[in-house]
Amino acid sequence: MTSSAARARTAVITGASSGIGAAAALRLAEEGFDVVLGARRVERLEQVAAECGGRPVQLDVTDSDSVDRFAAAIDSVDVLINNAGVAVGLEPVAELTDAGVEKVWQTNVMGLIRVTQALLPRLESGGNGHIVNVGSVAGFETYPGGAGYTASKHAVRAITRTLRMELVGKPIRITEIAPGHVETEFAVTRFGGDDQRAKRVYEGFTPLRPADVADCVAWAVTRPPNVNIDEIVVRPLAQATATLIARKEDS
Ligand code: 8X3
Repeated sequence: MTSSAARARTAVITGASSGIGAAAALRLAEEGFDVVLGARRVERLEQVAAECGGRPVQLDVTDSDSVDRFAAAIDSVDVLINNAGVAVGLEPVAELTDAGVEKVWQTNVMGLIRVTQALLPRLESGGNGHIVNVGSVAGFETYPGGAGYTASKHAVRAITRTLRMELVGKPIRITEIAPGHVETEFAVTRFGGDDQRAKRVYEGFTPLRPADVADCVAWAVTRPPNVNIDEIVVRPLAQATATLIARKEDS
């Protein structure tokens, strides 16, 4: 998959300290990209950066000053992977809290907009830009208790589709990658550190691994410059919808 065209390009990845972001950083480095990794947790970020030979830059996408500092620390960017994302709880709409919804929206929606705005001029001036928004099957589906999160991922999808129209004619490709269940820290965070509850999310079937999603990212960003992959929906084989999963009883 490595091509000489890919070698000189710089990929900037948000939420790169773990999970899909870290896997994408490792994979794109393997593909020959210069990688800039952004996330709040500097120590973790430095570890991943050291593994892939990338550059760690602290980033809190919910803080516009932090996004400005992040953008100022980057010389050029060809590929932006908007990956930073979070879910909070599984409460029904009647019980959602402002704080929970705010956290999800500040990260998944406002954060994506902030980072995109900050880097858009350089994505364009580089002449071969690409924005990859990491959405979710929750951008296509809903499920009880998921509104705070599914609404944010529907928003990611709407922003992606809108950007595709606004950027038509410019040298910036735009892709949404929408995974189903990927075994990461996602569920632990969603359930406030409750490891047991998080473990049950992935029990009885084989979920996607972060590297499976990174594989989709790598494929999308290494197509020829005239080819735009609009969206990739990727799920574990055992998952038909967000809630319909074939779980084996005693695994
Ligand atoms: C994560 C997938 O089904 O938990 O984006 O919303 S789901």
